[in-house]
Amino acid sequence: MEEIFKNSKTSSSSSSSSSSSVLVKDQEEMNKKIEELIATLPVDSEGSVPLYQFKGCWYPPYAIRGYIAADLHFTAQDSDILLASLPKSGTTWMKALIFSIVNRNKHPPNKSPLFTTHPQNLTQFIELRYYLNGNIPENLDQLPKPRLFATHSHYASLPHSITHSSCRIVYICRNPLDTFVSLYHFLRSSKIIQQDMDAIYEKYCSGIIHFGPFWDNILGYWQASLEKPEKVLFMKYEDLKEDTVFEMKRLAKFLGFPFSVEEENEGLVEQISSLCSFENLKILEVNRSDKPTIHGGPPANAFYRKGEVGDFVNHLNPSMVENLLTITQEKFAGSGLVFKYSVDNLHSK
Ligand code: PAP
Repeated sequence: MEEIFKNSKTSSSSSSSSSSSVLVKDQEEMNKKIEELIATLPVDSEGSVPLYQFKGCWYPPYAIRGYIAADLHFTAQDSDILLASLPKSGTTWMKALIFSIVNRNKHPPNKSPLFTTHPQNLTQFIELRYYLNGNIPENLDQLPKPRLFATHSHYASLPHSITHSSCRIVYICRNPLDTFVSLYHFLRSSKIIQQDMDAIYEKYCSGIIHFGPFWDNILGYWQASLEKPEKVLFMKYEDLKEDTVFEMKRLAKFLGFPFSVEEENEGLVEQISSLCSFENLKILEVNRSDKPTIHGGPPANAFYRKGEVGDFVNHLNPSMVENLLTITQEKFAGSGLVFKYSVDNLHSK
């Protein structure tokens, strides 16, 4: 156990290359270490699936092995781009936008792979895809550069070489009320959790929920974005809704792929914005399908529901709203971070 932690985040090495020299390379050894470590983790068994707490983050069974394996094996490259988010904060949208911005020369918007490929399959999760079930992937070095990855982990629980290399992290955040409502529908519709809304709400508020507590997830990246603005870009779903083009330009600049004046004059930013819009993506055959995006995963269409700001008013009663707002206010007090909760808020910056 001690050895595992020595090999991963608490290692005193500070560069990605030196940390990789102590990484676990062998699948058999990896499996052994994962099972040894899992046996020592705090587990919450109150919900319909157990949750494991590792480095402050609560992982569902389908993510914990992948997360540990990534922690013990993943080596970031300086050119990598990592999209981080809490589930249901705008991950699918950002996957589409980042892919389209970074690859716009190779794939102009009218010939985008998005017409035939789900955004979830264009930028894949480290722990839920490449290292799924603790598997050590073989071909990560051969992925086209910049490599695009996604994660739902907290900043403090990211693999060491991500935080200690020059790779860039984009964090997308959404107000906790809409995030909860979206999560509830997703967990139920994809049959990950069968409990009713009250039970899931209680877990969400307690912090013991998939990749929670939500306040630690958000605050970790928020703090990192303030301390290292060149490394972490903090974005909000509501801002993207309000002014997609402005936010896309900010994103492209941060990623090192700024739009040129010519591109802006040609309307390229607007074209990518339309391509990646909820209205456009939702109706594409590949995204309407009820087939899973990966084997055993949620159906493709579960990633598109309403795509609105403020939908929580249609699902939560006033006391649920007030309670969650109070928790949010307490947890974020002094951070300077504020959320927008309705379309009316959007135009009152
Ligand atoms: P994930 O974290 O599991 O990948 P994620 O994409 O973050 O999911 O969340 C899905 C939410 O984003 C859904 O919100 P809703 O339940 O409130 O409707 C989904 O509708 C919304 N969404 C998906 N694609 C887009 C898009 N292109 N623009 C705006 N919202 C989107």
